[in-house]
Amino acid sequence: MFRVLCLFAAFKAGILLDSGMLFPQESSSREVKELNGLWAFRADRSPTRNQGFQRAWYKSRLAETGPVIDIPVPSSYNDVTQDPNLRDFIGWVWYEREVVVPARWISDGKTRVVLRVESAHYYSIVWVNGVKVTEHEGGHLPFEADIDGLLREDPTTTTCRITIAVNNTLDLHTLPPGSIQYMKDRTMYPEGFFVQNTNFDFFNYAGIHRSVLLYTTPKAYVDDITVVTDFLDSTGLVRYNVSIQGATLVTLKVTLIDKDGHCVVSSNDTSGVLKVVDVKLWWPYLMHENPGYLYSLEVRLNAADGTSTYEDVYSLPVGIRTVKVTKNQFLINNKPFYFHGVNKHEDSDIRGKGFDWPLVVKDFNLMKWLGANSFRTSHYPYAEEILQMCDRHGIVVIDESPGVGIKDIRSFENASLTHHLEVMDELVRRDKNHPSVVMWSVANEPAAEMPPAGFYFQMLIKHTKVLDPTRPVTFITDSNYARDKGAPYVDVICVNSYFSWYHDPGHLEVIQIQLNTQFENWYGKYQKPIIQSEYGADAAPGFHSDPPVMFTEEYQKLVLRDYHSVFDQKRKLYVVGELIWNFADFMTTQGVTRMVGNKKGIFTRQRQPKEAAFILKERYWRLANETGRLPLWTKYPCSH
Ligand code: GCB
Repeated sequence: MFRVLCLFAAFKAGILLDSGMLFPQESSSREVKELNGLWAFRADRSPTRNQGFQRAWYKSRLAETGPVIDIPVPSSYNDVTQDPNLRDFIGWVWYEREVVVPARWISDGKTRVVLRVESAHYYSIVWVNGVKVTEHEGGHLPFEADIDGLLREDPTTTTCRITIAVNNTLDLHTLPPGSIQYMKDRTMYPEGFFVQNTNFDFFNYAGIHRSVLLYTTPKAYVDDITVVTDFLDSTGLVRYNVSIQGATLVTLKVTLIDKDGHCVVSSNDTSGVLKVVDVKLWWPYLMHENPGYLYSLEVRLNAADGTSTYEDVYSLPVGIRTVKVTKNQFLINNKPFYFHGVNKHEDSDIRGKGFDWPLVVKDFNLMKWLGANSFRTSHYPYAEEILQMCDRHGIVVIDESPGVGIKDIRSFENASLTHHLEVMDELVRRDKNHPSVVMWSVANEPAAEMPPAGFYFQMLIKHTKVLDPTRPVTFITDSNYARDKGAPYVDVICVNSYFSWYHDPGHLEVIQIQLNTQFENWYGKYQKPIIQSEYGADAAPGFHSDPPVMFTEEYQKLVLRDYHSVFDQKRKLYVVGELIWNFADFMTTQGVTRMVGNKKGIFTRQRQPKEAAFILKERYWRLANETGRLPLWTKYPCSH
């Protein structure tokens, strides 16, 4: 108990942002109106990409400024038209939608109306009726603005015009970083030619990628909830803190409700510890017969000011579990947990990185079919709806920041570090309560050998641990242990390696020896548990060759087989997980090493299995049978 109290004190002190970012939900006191569908859209094709600001496109209807097209939200804009210039567009694009706001939201002065964007890549500015309401840097996390004051300026009208300008340009201090290169040689390039350079291996899809919505709360409302869980024997401990905005005089009731709707325990304090007798712990998929058990923490607030009374109700799903790391184990609820999972991307045909429920559900069904118990949100935070699915299904998550491709020494400067720390604030604020999230990953394969990298990662990891001392922190490294400056600070070593692919291409016979050396070096130096956070090989679906050659399905299978044989030796010692690169084929920048994208998926981009998927399925179910306690139906996975 003392441990939970201490952890929580630090957790609370760590959150530097001054407001919460609770997922919008309907309740007896809250309404949600999704603004998804078709928006008017115009790319600013002027040479400076600045015409929209010079001519103040936000001041009138976008269609009055020039030609507009329909673009769906949520979706990347890149792949939905036939225009090659829009596919590769760099700079500002403008979205606009007129919205009818329920009249009572405006007339009822006790109601707060919030405009929220779940994610827009990369930099966004938002106007309502021509008035700027917010701007936000970063392509993968939500931002919002209170707009009821603005709506009430003209209470006679219930329509409002929302304009969102989004810029996908990446520079040395954005996350991920990039740079714009102008080609000035007129014998080689046309006037105004420039390219966006990046050091990451996925297409820089752009636009409004997740939902845009309006939601209401009363003027006095539950702004944030933080829970930290623990257990002692059969008693669960839920340490909680509720923060409130808009009122000082409140009464509060906090009730923990089980899955059957029974009230388990309640309290009237804004913070405290709830004791749960005969607790049902949150367990990962395939580790327990009843994975993903969630309670619901209902927070009911009553407040009053001089003239009005307010009631607000918010229900937070709560999974009670612990995460700990020893020198050679990763423990969930004090039991060794072995990650047998995948790396993913938010990526699909046509939609690009646009959120899409059918895709999300298909991916979960494929992961469960595969016997995967975990994934890593390579290389940026995923939609919160995906984490909610993980909570419910018991799929364990390594939650990664967009710190990918940090390769230029200037991207280690203070401006970058400051922004990276802010992104971690936003990430932890959004995802801190998800039981499925068991570890933070602050970056992927940075140039860790560069002199400033040590300081940069020390700061980043320390900061993340202050934000959340309850979860381990890592960054993802490549296989060169000798030059790594950040590894001393991480809790778990996460290593990516591509033996017989980028090194010694075509030589399957080197895999086992090189992988063994990799593990021995890392463990010998740091004595920390190790996850193989990426390995794999490209396979063009339908390409076959025996004896196997690179890019065939046979070669991909054999790479997996050789990696697995070393994993099987080391997982008895200190290797605590293996995550295949990648779950599915995905789109990349065009280049000579990529044939219509990265083909290391074990599923195609359309989510059909390659032969490697069956190898992995057989292995993951075997691992689950060895290490977990499977529900009855899962003993016969083939029938599902
Ligand atoms: C990596 C990167 C990942 C790439 C992968 C590859 O190390 O982390 O983003 O897609 O290798 O296939 O090259």
